[in-house]
Amino acid sequence: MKRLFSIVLTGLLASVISTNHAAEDYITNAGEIVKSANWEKMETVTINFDEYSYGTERFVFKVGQAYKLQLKNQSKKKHYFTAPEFYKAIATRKVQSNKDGEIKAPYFTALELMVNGQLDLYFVPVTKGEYPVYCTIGDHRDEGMEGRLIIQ
Ligand SMILES: [Cu+2]
Repeated sequence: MKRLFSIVLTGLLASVISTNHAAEDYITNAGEIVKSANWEKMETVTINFDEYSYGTERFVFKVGQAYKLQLKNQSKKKHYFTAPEFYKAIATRKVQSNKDGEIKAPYFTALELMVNGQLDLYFVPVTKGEYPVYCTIGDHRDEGMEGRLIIQ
């Protein structure tokens, strides 16, 4: 019985290690980067969603700077803030809903904002580049709901 348990455990461990290995495309030492950033000098950036846009087309962030990105949806429809390449290029501390709680996750691909919803993304930019952000609901992207998230 003990031996069987140990075999199962070894299998589990191997699958965890291989899963981690497959996910090497996002910032794996995000925890260290987040810890060493200066959160007392955090900059707050607000993005107000319109009916079919993020208000502005370009958002610029600096490598190493700590940010709170406030996403606010005061339009009449729900919207996504989909940016898989951008989320891979940042060290995420947490995503916070000010009334419901917070999520601490190393990586995700999209955030969904309900009507009158707000989510705050706490992060540190790591990899320089230009990354698209867009809404995946219906024809919203074709209507113009996309932008560029720039890390420099
Ligand atoms: Cu949308």
